[in-house]
Amino acid sequence: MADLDVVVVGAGFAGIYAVHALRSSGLTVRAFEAGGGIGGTWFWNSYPGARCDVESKDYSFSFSPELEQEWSWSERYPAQPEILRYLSHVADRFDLWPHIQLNTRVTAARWDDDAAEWTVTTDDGAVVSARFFVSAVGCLSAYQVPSLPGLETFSGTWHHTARWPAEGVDFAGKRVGLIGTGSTGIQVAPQIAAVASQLYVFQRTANYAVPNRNRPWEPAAEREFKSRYRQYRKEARESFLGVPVAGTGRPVLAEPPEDVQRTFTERWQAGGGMPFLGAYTDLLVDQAANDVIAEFMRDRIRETVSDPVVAELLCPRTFPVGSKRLCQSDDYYAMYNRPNVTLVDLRSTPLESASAGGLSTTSAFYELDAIVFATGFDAISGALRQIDVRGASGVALADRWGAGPHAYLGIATAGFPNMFIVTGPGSPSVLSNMALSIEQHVEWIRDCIGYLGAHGFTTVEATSDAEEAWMAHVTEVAYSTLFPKADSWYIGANIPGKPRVFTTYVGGVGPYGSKCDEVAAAGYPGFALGAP
Ligand code: NA7
Repeated sequence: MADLDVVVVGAGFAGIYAVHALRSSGLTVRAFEAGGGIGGTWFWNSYPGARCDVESKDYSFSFSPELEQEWSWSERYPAQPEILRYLSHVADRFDLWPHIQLNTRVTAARWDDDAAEWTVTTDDGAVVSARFFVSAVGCLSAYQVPSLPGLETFSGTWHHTARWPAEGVDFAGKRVGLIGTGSTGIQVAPQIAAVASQLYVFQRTANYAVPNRNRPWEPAAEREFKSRYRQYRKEARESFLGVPVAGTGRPVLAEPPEDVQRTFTERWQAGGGMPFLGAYTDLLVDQAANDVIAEFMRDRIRETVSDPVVAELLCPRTFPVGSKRLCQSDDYYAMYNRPNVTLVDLRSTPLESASAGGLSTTSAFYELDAIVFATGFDAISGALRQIDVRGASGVALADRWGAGPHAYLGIATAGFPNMFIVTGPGSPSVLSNMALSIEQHVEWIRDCIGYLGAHGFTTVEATSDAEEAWMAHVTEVAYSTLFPKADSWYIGANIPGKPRVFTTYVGGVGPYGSKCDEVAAAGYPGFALGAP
């Protein structure tokens, strides 16, 4: 008999809720977390300026009406420390700590065909068996530092934003080089510029950023909103992104230009990426439509940045708006008006190497005291692939996913019985409100395990046919949009050698949730259920 019903890997939003939901349905559960605290990606990414780009009222658990009423977010967009305080409160309130083992990395998980259970090994040498194995490792956990010749000789300090020291980093009076201008680089850059003597931003690809217009949540507005929270959560579950967004419902190309300008200007003033990209129906499916929003954004950069040469270098041109994560910042572009900030264009002068004193491009040497890598993640599949997961007949997950990660409904993969992946490849995950998508997946997993017990089954496994058909659908939907045009982490293009496969389901959170519900209600077609 297995030691536990369920082993959960990770204690971020997904692992925390998995522990709560599975325990509440009577199962024995243990979550292993590599970090010294809970929070997952929010634990590790403690760099200055780290903030969620989904509003706090959305980026929070909905499973407990009491929790959502008693917790008060201080700001429209939650900063990293407040998200950690929130998750800690959740762990306290629902008594989750005894079921979470911190500072423990899962190194291997093997399915035992005969015993019909998983054997899970951790880096402290312990081994535990469980009937079910739930990956809650997160989509943005395996960070990447690019191979830069000579980095080991650099005499200053260097850090990746996803492994920020808990005690912080003092940049006061320092010359700092920042590599990367994705969401992270754009958040951290103004914070460093405010204290450093000099900040060099090494930009390979210019990026789009909309304002946050972050502000405190006024008590009166909070009270009013909370009085209709339940209805709002329902709308969120049925929405396209997991956040109710009111668009015009019309294509931009059919709209008079002055109306387009007014609409975009209003949404730019209001702040936030989702309302901006959701303004018109064709922005993410028609290049000509996307060109309209792209030009609007480039005009905002030109009017913000005083040096016209720098402004043009900051104007993105190589991918459609929204096909990479739309960044959000209130002060990124304006930062380039500071005398202590220099933009280095890596397109015309690529980075060559590091040395004791700093960084060299093909045309110049930059003397630095510190380097910050905001160079992203081996996203979606990277963290799970770092574990030696072996399914039926000892097949390695890394081999099974050699041509790219895939999973039926983004939740289970053929050959790996009784293994579930929270927000896995083939689900809306990173292109949705993750908090909501996590809840939906965890509840589906809980209900599936409940169904097995109630009907005398002990195993569940996605069939290859169902998985292939689902991933073909995921691909078809993706290629009806502009998303695959970008060399983004969504498609694995940021990791050398990673197969170029678009694995996020962009058919909408609402329709996706309905499909998952239908499969459950019909007795799990597409899954093979087994009895002893
Ligand atoms: P991203 O979005 O993957 O951004 C990484 C940035 O680092 C991006 O600007 C990259 O340029 C740059 N990069 C990566 N490797 C290199 C090398 N070798 N040389 C120069 N520049 C490089 O990661 P983030 O952490 O910003 O954001 C990840 C998600 O977290 C975000 O989407 C939100 O959902 C939260 P590139 O564009 O590849 O040319």
